[in-house]
Amino acid sequence: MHDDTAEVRDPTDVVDEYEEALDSVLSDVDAPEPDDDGGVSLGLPGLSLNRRDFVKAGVAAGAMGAVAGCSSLNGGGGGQATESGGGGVDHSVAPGEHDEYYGFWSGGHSGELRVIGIPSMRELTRIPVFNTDCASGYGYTDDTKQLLEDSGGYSWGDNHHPNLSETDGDYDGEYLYVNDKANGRIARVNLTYFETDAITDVPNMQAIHGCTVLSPDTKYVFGNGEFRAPLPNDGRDLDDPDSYTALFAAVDPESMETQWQVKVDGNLDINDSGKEGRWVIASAYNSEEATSIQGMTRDDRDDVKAFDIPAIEQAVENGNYEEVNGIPIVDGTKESPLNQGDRPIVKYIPTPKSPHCVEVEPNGDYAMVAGKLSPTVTIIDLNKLPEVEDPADAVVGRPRVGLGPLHTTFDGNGHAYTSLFIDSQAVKWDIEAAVEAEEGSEEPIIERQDVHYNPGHIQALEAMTTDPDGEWLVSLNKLSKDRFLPVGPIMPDNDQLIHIGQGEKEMELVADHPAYPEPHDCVFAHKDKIDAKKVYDPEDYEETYITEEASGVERTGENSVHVKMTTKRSEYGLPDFTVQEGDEVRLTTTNIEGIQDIIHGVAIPEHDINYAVAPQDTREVTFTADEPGVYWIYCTFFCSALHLEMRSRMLVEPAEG
Ligand code: CUK
Ligand code: CUA
Repeated sequence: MHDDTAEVRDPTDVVDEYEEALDSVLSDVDAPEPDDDGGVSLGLPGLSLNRRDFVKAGVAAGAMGAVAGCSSLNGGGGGQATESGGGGVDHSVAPGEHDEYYGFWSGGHSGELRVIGIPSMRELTRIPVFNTDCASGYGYTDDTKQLLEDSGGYSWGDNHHPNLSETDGDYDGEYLYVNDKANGRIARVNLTYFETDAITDVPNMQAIHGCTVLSPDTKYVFGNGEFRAPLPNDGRDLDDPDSYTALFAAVDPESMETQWQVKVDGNLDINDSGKEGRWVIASAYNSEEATSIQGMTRDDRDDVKAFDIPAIEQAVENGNYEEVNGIPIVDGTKESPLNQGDRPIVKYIPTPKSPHCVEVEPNGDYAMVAGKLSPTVTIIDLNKLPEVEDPADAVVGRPRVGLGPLHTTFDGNGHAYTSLFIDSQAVKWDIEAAVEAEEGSEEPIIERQDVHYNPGHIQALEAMTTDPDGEWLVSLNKLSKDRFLPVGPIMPDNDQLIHIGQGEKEMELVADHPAYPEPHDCVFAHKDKIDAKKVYDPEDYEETYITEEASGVERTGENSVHVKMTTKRSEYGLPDFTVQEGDEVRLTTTNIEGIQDIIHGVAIPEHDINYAVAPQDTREVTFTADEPGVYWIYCTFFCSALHLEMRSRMLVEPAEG
């Protein structure tokens, strides 16, 4: 495998190269307004020279693994960095006690969701979404196999942004919606059973990155097209990037069907909804419409898009669209006639620089756009947005928060907390002070907390509602480096629990929590808002409930049988059953137990089958018995003292002749 002729590069050179590249694209606070010809030039180099030198040092140290707290890099200005090590506040939950909050973590390219209790950070369960899971049987039972098949048949997905369904701006505990960045899909998880119950493969889109529901009543689930591609992507315009398109999609939360899409200039990164059902704000990093990293980072501003949802609905109603693959596509590009009148459907707001995320604060007044390659957060006033003729005039603040701002969260008491990827910090700032302050001011900064290391999303309790709970914040750090025992070259991420109180206190780092790669985001709901059932209600599924009396084998065709059997402690409804070689076997299983947590499994060796049947649940698998012989069926959940004895036999008779 090892190629002796390959040149092994000096790691220091690689770091230097990265450092230089980063240095050349980082922008200053006051990225100048675009020239008349649309170009921009970088101004004010002096303002940030020192800062950049600090960055260089930081990047080099980080990349070489010589990690240190980053407080030494905080050259001056606004807010003392806090070094805390979990001394004071206790986040433990006593044995037998419950957590106060559910945390729903996206699992990134694991494709799953993880449910984690807050404040203990204990993992409660995992919900397979775009992946398969042999413990639950997701992707093995007929209905879940079909679900994955119908949504494209992919074996994985890249799960980024979980959103809880809302009624009146608060979580109603019904559903969770999450995107698959890799294959342009949106899935719905039913929070009664904590199960994925729908996945839609959104037409015309390759990658869906941002995903949000329309507040306050979940009228739509929106997906942001991050990668520009030919429309339709059928072999045309292969190497003609100018004709590629990025789309914004609206999906119905009930039917999960795509209702309409909007074509935009540039691309779309992440999005969030205002609180009044009118605006959805989307960030973007490639207004250059380039295909290389140099091209994508060329300009100092990118257009954040503000989608006026009722105006778009009106355009659709008026028939102002083209249809591609059955979906109405409304033209929201700058030159579109729909953007010329007094009610444009999309407003373009130039924002420095390749901004990463948008989060709307709890009152719904301001959208915070984290600058990523600009050390600022741009504050867009959503109340001004309808009035201003030049959308740039809706920008009412731009505090300088630090290097690599990616995401922002809220405590509900006037404070914002922004993650700084490059500085490895959570920075707390005062929202009103930032609106009052001059552009680029560090005055609104209240405090800085070092995190370990390189945070992406940052979330405080119920921060996406109109009434956040404060108290705890989680920083989802991409790198853990030396924070845990080394486990080979691929280290876990590090989700850090930070106590914030109601915003009146200093932030305090309380716990490190290793996470298998790679969670991006999470969302928290108070436990009283989720009503998880403890046993299945047979009314909720379509399969026929099997009783002990009904257990048996029924021949349904020359080469097909229907096997029905129950499970209970500690036996299957059939001690054995016989089928013919080559039979298609449909096996329906009902767990007739009515007690919480008594689960039985059905594993069939050498047939690639295992699934769980929860109390009062019925599950079905269909497979071919293609090899004659005896196959022991056994229970895979340790259900009783007689669990090992809980077995059945499938006897496959050789075909005749
Ligand atoms: S993205 Cu991953 S750190 Cu997909 Cu929300 Cu920002
Ligand atoms: Cu049933 Cu083990």
